[in-house]
Amino acid sequence: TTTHQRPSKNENGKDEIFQREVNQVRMTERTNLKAPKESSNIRVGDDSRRNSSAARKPGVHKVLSLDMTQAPRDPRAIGQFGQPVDLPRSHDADVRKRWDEGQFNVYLSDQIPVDRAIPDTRPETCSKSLVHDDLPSASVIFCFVDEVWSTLLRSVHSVLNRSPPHLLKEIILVDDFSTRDYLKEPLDQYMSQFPKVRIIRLKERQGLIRARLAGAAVAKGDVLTFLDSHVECNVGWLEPLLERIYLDRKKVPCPVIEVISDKDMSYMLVDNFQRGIFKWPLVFGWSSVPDDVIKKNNLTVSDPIRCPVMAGGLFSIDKNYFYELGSYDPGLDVWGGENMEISFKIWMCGGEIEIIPCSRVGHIFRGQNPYKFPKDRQKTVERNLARVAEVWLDEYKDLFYGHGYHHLLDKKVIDIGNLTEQIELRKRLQCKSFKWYLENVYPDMDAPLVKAEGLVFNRGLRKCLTLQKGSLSFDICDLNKQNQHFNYTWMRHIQQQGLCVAPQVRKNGIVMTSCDNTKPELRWFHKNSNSAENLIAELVPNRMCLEAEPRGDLVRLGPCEPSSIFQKWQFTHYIVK
Ligand code: UD2
Ligand code: MN
Repeated sequence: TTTHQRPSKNENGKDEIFQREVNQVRMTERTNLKAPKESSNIRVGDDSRRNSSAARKPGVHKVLSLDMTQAPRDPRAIGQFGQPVDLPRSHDADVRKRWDEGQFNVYLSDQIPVDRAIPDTRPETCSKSLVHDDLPSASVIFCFVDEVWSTLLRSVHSVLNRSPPHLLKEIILVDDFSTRDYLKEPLDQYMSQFPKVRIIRLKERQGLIRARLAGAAVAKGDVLTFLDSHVECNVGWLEPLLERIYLDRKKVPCPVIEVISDKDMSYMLVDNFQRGIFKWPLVFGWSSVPDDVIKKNNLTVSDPIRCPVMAGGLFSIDKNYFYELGSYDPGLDVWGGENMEISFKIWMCGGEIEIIPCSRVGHIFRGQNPYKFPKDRQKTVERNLARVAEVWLDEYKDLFYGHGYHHLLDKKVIDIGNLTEQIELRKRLQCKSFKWYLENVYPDMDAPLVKAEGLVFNRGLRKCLTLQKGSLSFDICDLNKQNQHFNYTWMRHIQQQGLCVAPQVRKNGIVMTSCDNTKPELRWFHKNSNSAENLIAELVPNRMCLEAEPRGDLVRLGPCEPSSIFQKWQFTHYIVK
C-alpha cells in the first residue's frame, strides 16, 4: 500500500481500520475541563507481563502543560486551534497548483501560523498524571527530503513550544539531500535563532532509514525521539514517553498519532484503544484492542497500549538500547519496512512497544509520497520487506511470500542483498522465535502455516494420493496412513515432509522432488471451495493439470479440462477459507 491510511477489508469482509478513525475536536468542548478524578500513576496495559519497573517509585512531578496550546499568539489567524479551514472556491486553482509540493494542501498550510494552537486532546487524567523529575533528556530527530517549509517549521515549533526545556537536549534536522533551495541557506538562517536546533546534510540521498541513523549517530541526548517532518506535537507529549523509558529502558513508547487533515489542515482526535498491527504480506494497519483484552486488564483510556508493530515514524527509544538492538538494518532503502523490522526486533529480543495515550502528536497522512524514489517504489518496499522476512519470520516467511510476492524469490528480478550481519545479530541477541512473537504479542493474529492439509482425494478414482518408496500413486483413503498426508502450503506446494509434487513436463509425468521456494514450476494453483477443484501447474509451459489416470492408479500431468472428474482434488481440511 502507499500509505498507512488505506482502508481495506479482511477476508471475512470485516472492516479493519487501516484508515485512522477520527473526530473533529471543537475547542469549546475542551475549554471547561472537568476536575479529573484522582489518578494513580500510569499502569501497565497487561498483567501477564513481568514488571521490571517494580523498583522505581511513582513519579512526583506533574506533566508540564506549557501554555502554547491554549494561548495562540494570533487568535484571529486561520487554522487556529486546529480548526478546519474552508477556503472559498476561488482558491481552488491555487490549492491544486501547489498540492504536489507535499501531496497535501500546501497553499493553505502556508497561511496558517507555524506556531498555531491545537486542542488538547489527551484523556482528562493525563494533565494530572505524575512523572519523575530526573527523566532522561531527549534528542528529537527529524529527517526530511524536500519537506514543505511551513510544515517543517510547524513541526519544529511544536517541539520547541511544547517540550519542557530541560528535557529537550536538541532537535536534529537531517536533510536527506533535498533539492529545494529554501531548505538550504534560508533554513540555516531561520534555525540559527534556536540554539537547540542542529542541521546535518547528507551528501547523497540515503532514504529515511539511513537518514535517521545519521541523526542518531550525532545525538547527545539519552533518548532518541524520531518524528516525521510534518507533525504537530501536542501539549505534554514528551514527558509521558520519557517516563516510560525511565521506568524500563527496554520500553519503546509511541505517541498516539492523530490526524492533521491533508485538505483543511484541521487537527483531529482519533479513537481510543487503537494499536498498530500488520496483515500479510506485512502491511501495517490500525485496529482496535480486542474487547476481552480491555476487560481482562481493566484498561482505561489513558493506560499504555501494547502494540504488536509501530507505525514507524514517531517513537522514543533509549539511545543505548537502540544500539544494543543493532539500530535499523542499514540495508533498508528509502522508505518502508523499517517499522516492521524494528518492531519484530524489539519484541523478539526482550523489549516492548507501547502506545501512550497521554502523548499525542498530529501527523499529515498523505495519499502518496511527495518525493521520488531513486528506484522503482514498489520494488524498493518489497525488497525491504523481504529482508525483514528473511531475518525475522522463520517458517512464517512463506506467508509473506505466499501473499503475492513470489517474484521476490527470483534473484534476477530483485536482489535483496546480504543478510549475514542481520542474521548474526539475531543470534547474538538470542532473540525469540517468530512463533513466540505471534503467540505472546499478537495472539489474535491468525497465521496458519499451511493453507490446507490432510488426504488428497481424487474425485474420479475416489482414492487418495499416496507416497510410496519415493513415488506417487493411489490407494484407498485412510487417515491413519501418514504417507497419505500432504500439506498445501503458502508457496502452493503439495508437500510431504521436505518433498514436493513436481511436474515432469516433457513426459507428462509427476515426480517428487526437494521443495524449493525459488522454483515456480513447483506451485499448484488450487481453489478452496466446498467441492473438489483442479490443481493447476500454471507456471509450466501451456499450463497443465494434475490428473489421475483412470485405469492404472497413476498420477500424471494432462491438459486442463474443467469437466474432467479425474482432475478434481480435495484436501481433508482447508485452513484458509
Ligand atoms: C510511515 C511513517 C514513516 C515511516 C514510513 C515507512 C508515520 C506517521 N510515518 O509513512 O515515518 O516509518 O511509514 O518507512 O508513522 N524521508 C526522508 N528520505 C526519504 C524518504 C522520506 O528523509 O528518502 C522522510 C520524509 O520527509 C518524512 C519521513 O522520512 O519526514 C517519513 O516519510 P513519509 O512521511 O513519506 O512516510 P509516511 O508518513 O507515509
Ligand atoms: Mn509522514
